[in-house]
Amino acid sequence: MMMTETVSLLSVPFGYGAGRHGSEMGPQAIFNAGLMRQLSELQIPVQDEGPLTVPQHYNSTHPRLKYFHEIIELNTNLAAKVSEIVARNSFPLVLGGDHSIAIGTYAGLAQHYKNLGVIWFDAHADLNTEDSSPSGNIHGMSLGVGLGRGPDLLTQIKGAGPNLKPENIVLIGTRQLDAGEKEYIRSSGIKCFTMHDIDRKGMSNVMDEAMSIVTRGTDGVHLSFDIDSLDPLEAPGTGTKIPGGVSYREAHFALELMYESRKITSAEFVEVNPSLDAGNKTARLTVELIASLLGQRIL
Ligand code: B3U
Ligand code: MN
Ligand code: MN
Repeated sequence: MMMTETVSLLSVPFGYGAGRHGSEMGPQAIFNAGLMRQLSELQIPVQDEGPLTVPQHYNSTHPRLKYFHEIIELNTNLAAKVSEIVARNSFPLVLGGDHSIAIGTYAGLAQHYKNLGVIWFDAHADLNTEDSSPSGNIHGMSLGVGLGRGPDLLTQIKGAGPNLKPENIVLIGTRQLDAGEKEYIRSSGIKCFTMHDIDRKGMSNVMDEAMSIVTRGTDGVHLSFDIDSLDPLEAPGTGTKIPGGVSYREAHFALELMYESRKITSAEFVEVNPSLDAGNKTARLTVELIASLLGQRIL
């Protein structure tokens, strides 16, 4: 827990932004893996906000953006809920769901933070547009939407965007980029710590640099944690596995450092897909990672 007293747990059982079925069952799997027990061991006051109501599939058709209208509706509701949690001075902890729900999370946060820092832990950059996306899956575009890349209906979910600024964003764990994303990262100046950078500098130095970027001139720091940032050997239960990821200890260490910094003001954990998991391994890992972010220590 960072600057607020209570953690508000918001489940978002929604998976239309992903290419494969199953991430909508992520929140339930994370609860089944013992989330509430873990949080009570940490003696953290928790408010369970329950699952967000998700839209029905209404056959929305957009030539390039899959489930465009469902994603707009979901994120409009999510933004309102996140904003309300921040207004009560509680720490929003959002459980996905696929990564398209980040659009609603930061739209809600943007009602309170005018200069939000963002740590985007992910194998991917999620910076595609409808033109550069190889898949049409909106979870691969959700960070770009925050930066104003995309149709107004997505970028302006809660008033005129953009909600985020390139200089306030760091990517960590990156190892799969599409051509348009590489170009945009280079031209926008978004700081990207690829797996190569983690190998070279070590997670400790990467996190020092990352925290100094996201706290410079910002009024809050959001952690958006895609479980596919981890190596698939540790986190098999996710839809787009990319080899050569963040190790178990690197991930925990990064989250422990975020806790120590006391700078994180909101977080989301996304892309857990129990239908692809080995038992409930990835959901259990997610519970442990959340505990590290919220102050769990080895000793
Ligand atoms: N960059 C690819 C793949 C991808 C992005 N995010 C995930 N997969 N999880 C795309 O479809 O945009
Ligand atoms: Mn992602
Ligand atoms: Mn990803």
